[in-house]
Amino acid sequence: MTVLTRRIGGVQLEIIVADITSLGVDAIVNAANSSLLGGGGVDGAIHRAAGPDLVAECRMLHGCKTGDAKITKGYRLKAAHVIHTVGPVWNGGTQGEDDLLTSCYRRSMELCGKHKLSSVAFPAISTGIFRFPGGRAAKIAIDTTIEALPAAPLVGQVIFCCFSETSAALHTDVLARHGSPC
Ligand code: AR6
Repeated sequence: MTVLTRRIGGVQLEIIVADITSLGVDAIVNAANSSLLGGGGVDGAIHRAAGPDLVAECRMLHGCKTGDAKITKGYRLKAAHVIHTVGPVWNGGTQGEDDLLTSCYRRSMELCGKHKLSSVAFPAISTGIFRFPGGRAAKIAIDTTIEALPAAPLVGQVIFCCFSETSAALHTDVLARHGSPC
C-alpha cells in the first residue's frame, strides 16, 4: 500500500507498507547483523525468501562492520540484488548511533551508484530488534537518502518500505517536508 509519493528532480521517493521481500526492485536493503549470516526480523525474512544460495554468498563476504554495507545477488527474490547493511543497536543515543545509522543509508546509496542500480527499497533499519527510536530513525533515513542521491545518479525510484502504519506515519511526517507531490 502506497502512503506517500514525492518527487525530487528525476527521483520518485515512496513510502509504502509492505513486506520488502515481495518487491521487484534492483536492490532491497537488508537490516543485517555483522556476521551477515542471517537472523530474525527482516533479515530472516529476506534469507528465507532468497533461499540458501544467499547465505552461501554472504559467507564469502567475511562479515560487515556496523554502518557499512555489502552487496550480493538476490537469488530467488524478485529483487536482483540485496544490499546488506548493519545498523547500530540503540544504547540511549550516546554511542554514535545517529552517525552509524546515517552511514548505513549513505553506504547503501553509494553501492547503488557503484553498481548502476535504478531502484532501491529500504526497510526501517535498526528500528526493530535493535530498538532505535522510530521517529529519529525515519528522519535520518529520509534526510540521508536525499542527501546521497547524487552518489547514485541512475536511481530513479527510492522506496521506504515500512512494516506498520505507525512506521509509515513517522516516515510520512519527514518526507512530506521534501520535494513536490507527484
Ligand atoms: N519487510 C519490511 N520490513 C520488515 C520486515 C519485512 N518482511 N520484517 C520486519 N520489518 P529488524 P534491526 C521491519 O528487527 O532492528 C536481525 O536479527 C521491522 O518492523 O528486522 O535493524 C538481524 O540479524 C522494523 O521496522 O532489524 C540483526 O541481528 C525494521 O524492519 C537485527 O535483527 C527493522 O527491524 C537487526 O535489527
